[in-house]
Amino acid sequence: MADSSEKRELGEEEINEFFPKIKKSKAHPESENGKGEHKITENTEESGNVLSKFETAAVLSDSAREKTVFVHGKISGQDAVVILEKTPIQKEVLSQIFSESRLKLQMKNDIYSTYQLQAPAHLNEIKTTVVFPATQKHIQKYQRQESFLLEETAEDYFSITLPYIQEQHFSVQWVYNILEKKAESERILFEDTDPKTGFVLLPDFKWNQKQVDDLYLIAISHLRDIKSLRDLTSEHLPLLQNILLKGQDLILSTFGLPRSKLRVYLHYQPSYYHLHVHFTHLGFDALGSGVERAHLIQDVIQNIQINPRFYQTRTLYFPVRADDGLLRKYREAGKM
Ligand code: M7G
Repeated sequence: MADSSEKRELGEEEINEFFPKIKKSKAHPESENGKGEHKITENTEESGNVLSKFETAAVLSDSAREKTVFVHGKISGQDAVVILEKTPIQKEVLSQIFSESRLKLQMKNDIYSTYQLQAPAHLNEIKTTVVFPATQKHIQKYQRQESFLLEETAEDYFSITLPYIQEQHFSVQWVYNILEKKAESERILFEDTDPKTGFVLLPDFKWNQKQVDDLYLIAISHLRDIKSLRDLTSEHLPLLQNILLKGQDLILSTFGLPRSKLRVYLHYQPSYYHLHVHFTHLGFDALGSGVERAHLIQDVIQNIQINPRFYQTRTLYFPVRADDGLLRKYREAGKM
C-alpha cells in the first residue's frame, strides 16, 4: 500500500551522502530543580551540508509568529521539503548571550533603546528538517491551505475513507525503521518489547530536545495492524493504558514533568497509519493539538470502556485541506 506518488527509496550510499549517520548523543548536565534528571540529548556530530545543493522552488508556507518557513525545492533534480524554525531561547545560555554577543544600536529614545543582537553562531541555530526525496503528498502537507471539517459516519469510514487511505497514504517505513532499530535507535528513551502491549517512546522530530517547555515525544506501538483510532476496540485497552502509564512515568523521571503537565493524544486523521501517541507539554501549543484533530488518550480509553465498539460506530469529525483527495471523494459522494 505504498503512497502512489512515492519516489524510489534511497540507496544506502545516497543515504550516507545526504544524511551521514549520527552516532553520538550526549546528556546535558542534570537540571537543578530537584524534580528529576532532565535528559536533554544533543547530537554532536557534524553532518555534511545536504542543503548546499538545494534549489528553492517555492515557499509553501511561513509564519512570522511561529518563526517557521516551509520550502519546496530540488536536490539533485528530486523534490525536497525543508522546514526552518527558529527555536526558543534557552534560559541556561542567557548569560552567554549577554556576554558574548555583538550589539548594534538601532534607536535610542529617553529610557528606551532597541538593538540588533548578533549572538555567537552556536547560540543562533535554526532547527532544520529535511524531507528528501519528498512526495507530492509531502509538498501538499506543508502548503498553506484552506481547511474544511469533514463529518465521517461509521459507514462513510468503510465506504469512502478506508479505501482512500489504503491506496493513498504516507509510507510508514520510518516507523518500522524505529521499531527495528534501523534508525533513531540512540534516541529511544524507553521500550516495552511486549508484542501486544509494547511500544517505543522517543522524541518527535519536531522537538529539538533543548528545553522541556515544548517537550514532544511519540510512543509507537509494536503492534502493526492498528491504522488509527477507528481500529481501536476493548482488545487494545491494555496497550493504550500501558502507553499512557509508562509514558507518564518515563517523562516524570526523565524530564521532571508530572502527568498534570502533559497532553497525551492521538490524531484523527493521522498522517501515518500506524498506531502512535503524541506526548506534549500542556503549556505548549503544539501544531495539531486542537479539538478538531487531537483526541485525548484518557477520553479514548474511557469511551472504549463504555462501549467497546465506540470508534467503529461513532461519527468522527476532522479537518482536511482544500487539495486533499479525501475531500474530493466526499464531494463526489455528495457528502459535502
Ligand atoms: P501524525 O498524527 O501521524 O501526523 O503524527 P502529523 O505529522 O500530521 O502530526 C506523526 C508524528 O510523528 C508527528 O508528530 C511527526 O512530527 C512525527 N514524525 C514524523 N516523522 C517522519 C518522524 C521521524 O522520522 N522521526 C520522528 N522521531 N518523528 C517523526
